[in-house]
Formats: sequence, C-alpha cells, structure tokens
Amino acid sequence: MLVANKAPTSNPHLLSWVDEMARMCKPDQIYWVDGSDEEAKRLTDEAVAMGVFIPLDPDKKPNSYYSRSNPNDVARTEELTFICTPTKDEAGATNNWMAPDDAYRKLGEIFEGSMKGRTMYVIPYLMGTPDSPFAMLGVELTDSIYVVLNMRIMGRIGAVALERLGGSAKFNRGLHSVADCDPQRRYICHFPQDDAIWSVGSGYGGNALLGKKCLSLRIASYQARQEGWLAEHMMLLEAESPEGETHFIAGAFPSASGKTNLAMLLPPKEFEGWRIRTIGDDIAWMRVGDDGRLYAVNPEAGFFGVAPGTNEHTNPTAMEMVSHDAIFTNVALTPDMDVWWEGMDGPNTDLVDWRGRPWKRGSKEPAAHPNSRFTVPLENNPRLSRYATDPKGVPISAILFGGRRSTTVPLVLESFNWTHGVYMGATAGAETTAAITGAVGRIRRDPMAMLAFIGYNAGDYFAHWLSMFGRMSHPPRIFLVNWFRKGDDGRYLWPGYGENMRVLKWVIDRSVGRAGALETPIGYTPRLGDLDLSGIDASTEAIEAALRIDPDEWQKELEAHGDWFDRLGGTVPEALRLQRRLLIASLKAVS
Ligand code: OXD
Ligand code: MN
Repeated sequence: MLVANKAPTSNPHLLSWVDEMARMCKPDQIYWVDGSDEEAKRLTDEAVAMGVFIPLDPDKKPNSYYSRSNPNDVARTEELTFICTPTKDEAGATNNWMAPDDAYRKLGEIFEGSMKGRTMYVIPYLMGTPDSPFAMLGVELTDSIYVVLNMRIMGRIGAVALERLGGSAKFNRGLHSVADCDPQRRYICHFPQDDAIWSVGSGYGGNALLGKKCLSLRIASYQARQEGWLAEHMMLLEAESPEGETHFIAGAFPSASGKTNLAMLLPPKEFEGWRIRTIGDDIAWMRVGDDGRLYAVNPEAGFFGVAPGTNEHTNPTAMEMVSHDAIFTNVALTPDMDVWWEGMDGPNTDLVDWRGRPWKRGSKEPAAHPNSRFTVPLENNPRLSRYATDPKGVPISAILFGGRRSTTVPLVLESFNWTHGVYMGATAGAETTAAITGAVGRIRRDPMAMLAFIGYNAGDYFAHWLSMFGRMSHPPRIFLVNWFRKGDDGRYLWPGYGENMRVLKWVIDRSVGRAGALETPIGYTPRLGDLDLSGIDASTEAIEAALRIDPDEWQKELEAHGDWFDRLGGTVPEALRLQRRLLIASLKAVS
C-alpha cells in the first residue's frame, strides 16, 4: 500500500487500528490529515480536479464551492441507522438494533476492498474547543474528500486533535466508506460500548460526517448518561437586553423546524437595543457547573444548515453567513456560477438543478433539493456570540422544547417544575409533512427532538433527564413552544421568525421571576398583557387563539401521550406516567 505521507503520530493504538482498517478496506494510499490551511487549499484543488467541487464565481461567492451528491443519497437514513448494543433492550423501542457481532460481520463484508483505487484519509478531530474539558476526540477514516473538507469546517481537525490525544487509546473509532453508494448496502452503525462508528454506503452529511450526529449525539448521549451530563439536539443563543443583562437559552426543535433561524433571530424594531447572538444551531452538551447551574457548549465549529427557505426575511444573518467561504450541497446553480434555492427571490434566469439538469422557472420540481445544505465556519456568522467557543460553556436560564403542531399546543407553556418540564420534552411532537412517509398530519413524537439521536433506550434517557435535577441547585426553567399553530382558515396564528423575540423575552422574564402568567391545569401561559406585543402585525384574536388551551383537545392529547409511553415500554419512568395522570385529573377537575 502506498503511503501518501508519514503518520504524524507514534500512538500505537491509533497506528494499529488504522493499519487494521486499511487492511480490510484496501485503499491505494493512506493520507493523514494535518488540518492546515495549506492542506485545505491543496485538497480543495484536488476536489475541483476530481469534479467533486465546482468553484463558484469568486466575486459573488468568494472561496466557495458547489457540490452534488448521488441523487440516491440526499438525507440521513434513519431506517438504516442502528444502535449496536449487546441486547435489544439497551437500544430500546425507538432505535433500530443489530447485535454488535452481526453488524461488524455484515458491514465488514461491504468494507472489504471498498477503498480500492481510492485514498483513505485519516482525520483526527475534536468536537469542542481544544482547551475545553467537554471536548471529545474522534478519528474518522474515510474515502471521501468531500467528507474531509466538510469535517474541516464542522470540527477541529488534524494536529490539534493528535496533540490532545497523545498516546491515549481513548478516542472514538469511526470508519466511513462511500463504497458503491448502494442504498441496499447502506448502514450507519453505532457501537456505544466500543466507542465506535461504522458508516458505509452514504456520503451524505449526517451519515458521513461522523463527528456530528453519530459522535456528538448518539455516542455522546450514551456517554453523557454514564458520566452525568446531557448531549442534546439543541440550538444555543445569547440574549442581551438593552440594560446589558445577558441570558443563555437552549432549544430543542425537530429537524427542519427553524432551530437555525431561532439561533440567529433578529429582534423586531420595537425591541431596539436587544441583541440575539448565536452560540450554536444544532447540538448542545450540558454539564452542571460548580455553582449548581447547567452550562452548555456547542461542540461544532461550523453550521451545516438547510438552504431552502433561508432568505433575507427568514434569516438575514444566515444569508450574510453563506456569502463567502462556503460549501453548498445539492442547491441549484445559476448560469453566472452563483447558487439559488427555493425561498430566495427570482430566479431571473434558467438554472441547473441539484441533479445537474436544466431547470426552468415554473417547473414543478424544486431546483434545489429540499434538504440541500450550506456548510460554513462559525466565524462566518456576523452575530456570533463571544461565548460561542468559551471552553467552560454558558449558564442556561431556560430550555425550550419545540413542537410543530397546527392544533392543541399553545404558543408557549411553562412547566410547573423539572419533572413536568421533562414530561413536556418527552411528549413533544411534530406533525408529519409530505416530506416524511406516512399519513400527513399524524403526530410523530420526537422526544427532546432526539428521536433519531438517542444512543440508548428512550425510557432510560427520560430517567437520566429526571435525575439531572438532583445535580443542580439552580436548574433552568423548562418551556414548551409551538410557532406553528393554525387557525380554522389554515393560516398560521403567530407570525414567527423575528417576532419570536416576544416569547423569548417572556421566557427570560419568567426565569428571573418578573413576568406574570396564567396558571392552567397543564402549565403556565402568558396572558395577553404578559407579552410585549407592541407593534406586532397580528390580530389580538389570532394571538389569543395561539395561546388558547382547549380542554377537549388536551384530553385527547394526554390520551395520546399514554399510547406513546406504552409504545416505549417498561422503561418509561414512573414519575412521567404519574405526571400524565396528574395532568388528566387536574384538567378533568376544572372542566
Ligand atoms: C440535521 C438534522 O441535519 O437534524 O441537523 O437532520
Ligand atoms: Mn439537527
């Protein structure tokens, strides 16, 4: 086997593992990634020469590249994602399960010789900053140059990770090969007990950038339970008031429900002097600090955001962020080598769509794939919080659990206490859309927005959340929010986007005990007068309807929570089952 460059480490654990994997995958050569700018330039030129990257117009999008994936490989494949624990019970009802030996054997057959004719890149990486006690170390072996160039943005790669690793054997072992990109031979397997990930047959983001969903959520959530912390699918933001008071808020929302937009919110003009700054848009790791508060870091070094729908109205910060030093995947290309996606103005000319076919305005099919993405470094965000890379993290004042519900769930509901807050997260859900198979309008329960990312049994995960209360002297308040409720006419009741600032302010004020609320049998809601609604472009009736709690709808909702818990089985904590019965009884008592 050719050696493209000399291994920059003498760590025997790492060297022998790389050797073993290379003997199975049989790449033509092995290349150790050092993470330098010089290397990034060289690999980018190589990606262009290979046709993996197409350079965009340097005046319109400086230092930016365009990439297309295989049309059969455009999204995370939850049905092909497995948690490989010795017993099925450890993986629980929400995960696909395979026995570790079976998984190693089955995937080993696909990995065998899968890198012939290709380079195996060795990417040592850190999630979290090098000086952070939170940081996690992984090494990803991949045959995809696209993965190397994206991991370079999403993690901290190369020398910085090797330095932190030293001679230790403790690092996540991630093996990835696009192989023949055959959906029939595509598996994303996690081995929590071995601290290992094997992903084969996909080159797409969440399946292939192993530091992201695989390590930072699935493997990390498993380790977090053992070590007493939380690894969550949450955005993180800093809110600074005109008086200079700062609060940090974490929010879990199902995929494609506006987490990125919330993390980059621009307050409406009535909130002059308020500043919302981004810490992260997808993942939060949270630990209890010495002062008994919950501290969060964003382990990622970049944003891997959904492009369609992003525009000057929904997210001006993101538009600025993607104007340079960006990688675009599966969006549409303009004739003058710029990018376009649905939700942007225009297009004023014909385009080339995400599959490389000519596309005309008015065409029925979208020009950009609905899950097309941009990848940019954190620093591209003009409103990045100065705490975004703080090694010890930021103290969280409030946690939001978001749903995506056209009925029942009010705009915002504060929990009575931690247990009730965990209950809200555990039962949150999103209505299925046409993009997800199954009946449209059905509720897909997505606990803490972690359905696809809990690396172990969901009931045990709830128990872990409940147990965190005992570690904190100053726990954050927990709120359920829903920006998506609709009126009888099918229109959204709440204007959303920047206007969500009005809800954030109430949440902050509640967390320091200076805002009023109405106590209902299922939680606290703001009365109209408790929200700052000055200048809002929505009718009083619509806002009242957005806040309304309908006892009949809630009786049905609480029944449905029971079905959900039954589906999860015996590990659902008794405290949550009793919480449900208490809510039902309280509601009945007043109706
Ligand atoms: C993501 C997702 O890619 O949640 O962030 O699907
Ligand atoms: Mn996500």
